[in-house]
Amino acid sequence: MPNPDPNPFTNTNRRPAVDGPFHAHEVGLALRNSGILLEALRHEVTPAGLHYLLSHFDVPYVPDGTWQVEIAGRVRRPGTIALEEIKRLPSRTLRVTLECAGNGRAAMTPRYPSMPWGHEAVSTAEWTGTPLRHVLERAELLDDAMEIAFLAIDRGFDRGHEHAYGRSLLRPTALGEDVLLVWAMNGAPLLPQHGYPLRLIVPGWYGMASVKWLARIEARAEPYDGFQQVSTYRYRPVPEGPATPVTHMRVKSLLVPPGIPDFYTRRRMVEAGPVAVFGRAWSGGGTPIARVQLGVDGHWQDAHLDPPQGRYAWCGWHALWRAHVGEHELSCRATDAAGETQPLTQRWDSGGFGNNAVQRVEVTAR
Ligand SMILES: Nc1nc2c(c(=O)[nH]1)N[C@H]1C(S)=C(S)[C@@H](COP(=O)(O)O)O[C@H]1N2
Ligand SMILES: [Mo]
Repeated sequence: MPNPDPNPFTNTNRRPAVDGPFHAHEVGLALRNSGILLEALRHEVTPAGLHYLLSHFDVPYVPDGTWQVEIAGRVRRPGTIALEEIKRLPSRTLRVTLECAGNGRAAMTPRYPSMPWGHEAVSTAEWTGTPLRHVLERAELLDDAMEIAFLAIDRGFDRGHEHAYGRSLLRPTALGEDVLLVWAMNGAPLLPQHGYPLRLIVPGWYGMASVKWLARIEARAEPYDGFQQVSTYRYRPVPEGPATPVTHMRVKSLLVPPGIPDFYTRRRMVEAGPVAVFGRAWSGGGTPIARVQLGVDGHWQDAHLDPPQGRYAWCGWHALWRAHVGEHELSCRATDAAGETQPLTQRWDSGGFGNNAVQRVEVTAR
């Protein structure tokens, strides 16, 4: 018998885009990685059990007790720091909206075979932790430390490459006061699926930067070249064409589908007359939301914005729709303080990243 190939996952090519029905593998990923229920957008802070989830490999089993983080690379004082020690550093709680960079991927035609998100890969939680800066300052970064890499314990293969999940940030970003080493979500210890016992939260960025199950922090004189940093999370408008890294979230909004749904199709039914429409809007990099419009059959009206709930949290909005008997299409469109507006049609991306096109909801009024 010839030796079996020790790595059966050797197809290193990007998977070709597909159209039509979802593949069983896409359905399998969707069963593991739940999204927020759109009706739960009513909660300013998403209850932990309703927060969307994205885990590439297996959720690690971490017994309670001794977790420590290794601090390595270009620091004067390498070593390990116990989680209990991290918890004794000054702590902060930040309300942060996280969105998966692949949110909206399923709406792209053709689509990249991966987690087939519709609209639901976004949520907001209150994350408690210590600014990463404190840990980096204790370790004393050397002058040539230009990037900080964050390595987790979850491990697997993607396109033939075996790796532990890892990401990096440039030094000035990592030293920002709002980048947190987090041990609590909504006032309770992290749930296993959200990174127990310790994760990174990088406010304003798409979710991939917020490394869960964080075990090692590495200061580097050269760019980190882990799979999740260089081989994915790149905008690529042309397959195999030039790519730019995915960083901050793009401006976006969602509405809570009004009325009641059909079980199988989720199509909506409302009573004709005044209908209160409610939603959320957010942008990346701490940029506030400046305007939200509700669209009814292509006509736009300004929505009312709730007071902001923190620099990195989504903003609630509401509008009144006078529904006439018949078939309608509702949509919403946000503009941020930098003047960025959601596109009416999606920008295609070969990995399915950064779809911030307006949501469209079909509603029957009776
Ligand atoms: N260790 C590790 N961290 C990770 C991931 C992962 O698979 N492993 N997924 C990332 C991605 S793509 C997203 S969108 C967020 C999702 O965080 P949540 O599952 O807590 O919502 O975690 C990020 N951090
Ligand atoms: Mo993600």
